Amino acid sequence: MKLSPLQIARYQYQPKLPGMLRNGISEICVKNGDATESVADQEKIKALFPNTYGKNEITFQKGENTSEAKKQVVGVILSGGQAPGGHNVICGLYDALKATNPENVLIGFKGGPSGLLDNDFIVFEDDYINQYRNTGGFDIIGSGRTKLETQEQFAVVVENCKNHGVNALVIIGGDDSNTNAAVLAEYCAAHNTGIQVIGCPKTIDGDLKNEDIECSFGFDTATKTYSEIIGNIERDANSAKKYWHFVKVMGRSASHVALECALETQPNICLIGEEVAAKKMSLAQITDYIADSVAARAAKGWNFGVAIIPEGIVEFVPEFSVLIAEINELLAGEKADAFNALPNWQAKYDFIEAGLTKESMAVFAILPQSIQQQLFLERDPHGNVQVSLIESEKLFSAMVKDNLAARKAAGTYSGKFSALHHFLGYEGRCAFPSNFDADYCYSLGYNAAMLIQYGYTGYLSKVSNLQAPAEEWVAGGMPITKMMNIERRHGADKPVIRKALVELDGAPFKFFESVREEWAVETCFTYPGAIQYFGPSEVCDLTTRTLALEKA
Ligand code: FBP
Repeated sequence: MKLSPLQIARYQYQPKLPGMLRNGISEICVKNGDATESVADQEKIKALFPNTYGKNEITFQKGENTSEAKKQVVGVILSGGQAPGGHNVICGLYDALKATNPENVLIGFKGGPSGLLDNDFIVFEDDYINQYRNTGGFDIIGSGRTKLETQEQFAVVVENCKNHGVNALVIIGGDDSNTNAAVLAEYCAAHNTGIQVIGCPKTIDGDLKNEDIECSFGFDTATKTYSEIIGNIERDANSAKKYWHFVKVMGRSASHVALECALETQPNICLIGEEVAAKKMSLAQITDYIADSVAARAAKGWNFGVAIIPEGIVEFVPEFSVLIAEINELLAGEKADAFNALPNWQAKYDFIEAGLTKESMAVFAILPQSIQQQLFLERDPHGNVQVSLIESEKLFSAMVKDNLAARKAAGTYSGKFSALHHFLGYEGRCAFPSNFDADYCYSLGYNAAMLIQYGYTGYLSKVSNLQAPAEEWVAGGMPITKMMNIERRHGADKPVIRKALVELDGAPFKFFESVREEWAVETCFTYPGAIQYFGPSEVCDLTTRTLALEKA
């Protein structure tokens, strides 16, 4: 493998641990915190997790290590979408295990949860692991989206683990994967398997956070990567002064990624899905809101601008969700075949018109034809429209164009509108982790090894006080059940970790709300530039604006 100079330099980087984990393994002891309760539905969650519910929160501190000295054989998986820093979680875990006892073994199961089911694995050794230190990606063992949730799957996992002598599993994943980690931990405890399960909070989406988990890893690097690109686009827009750029950013349903990028780059527009839902905004209202900014800037002679659109926006527009539900119904089962057999778009359009309610047809009719067709093309294995694949950046720019044409006809607008489109997602998921993510992830992994060493199960590796320098970070663990509530999923009540959406009364949104009117009409762009890995701490180690505002 040919290495880039940065990769070679990053191999030398020594991630920073929380002060309390820097004393050497023999001087890390446990401080017990309070017993915990789930965030809601306490009785139901307690009944579902009789062996792992209600345990104490814990932190590590300097003191004599009182854990049992025994050989550890630990398995680890990466689960779900890539997020920068995943490799360092594994490196931190490996280093802590080896520092505790050189005989300890770390096994990586390949390709995500399916590796545990298929017994597809690698035993980590120095030479292999050293190639992945401080690098982006999940290619160290790969990842996947197989769900581990049935009793039959758990039985297979336990059997495979037992065959390797694995006494603990670390699951690095998002809210769903950590929910499954909690269920697996309960299963292992109930069946006296002797296997501990520890989770680690991953996702670029930033939607796995709560009063305990300050942020999921990967969010920092991914948003910095997108913000660099958006800043560059803003500077191009401000130089050429002839384009409006519509930039869709990943993040699934939640708009944390969009909001953080907006805080970093101060664009003219940033839509927030959660606000659209709360205000029940229609497509026409959103379009008007963007067109107002375009028109106000055009009046100053500025026919350029930047709008950030979160990936999940259309799900939050009430009339659009109804339209999607009707389309899913319209094409359910065999009706899809009848639709697909129609000879041309006009025939299909007539079929749609006959099947939708008047209200939904009115929404459908104003969509650009490319988006109308996308709604019928991109379907998941269950036949449902895949909302995340809808090119909402093109949807809004096309609707703004029509809106401006109407304003022009009415004599209220005389500018020029030329739009360009971008989708930022995969570009950020495997970037070299920022120093923050490199440090945070290494700490999460190191800390997970300590939780295992002290015999905990059903816990999430927790590192907090993240806005402070790493020296002051607080390492410990929290029962995963503390984050759970009961939600309706696929027609059944399920215990799940509550997904964190953007809070409209939270500091990041409040700040954005207080400045966005000015950003909409003035040119307030800021240019964050590329992630810096070497240099002064205030340039290299700072984390997100979101975290800074939340902790202010
Ligand atoms: P996770 O929730 O698994 O962390 O994945 C996040 C994400 O990057 C979303 O932002 C995006 O919608 C999705 O994954 C894309 O998934 P895929 O990699 O399967 O295309």
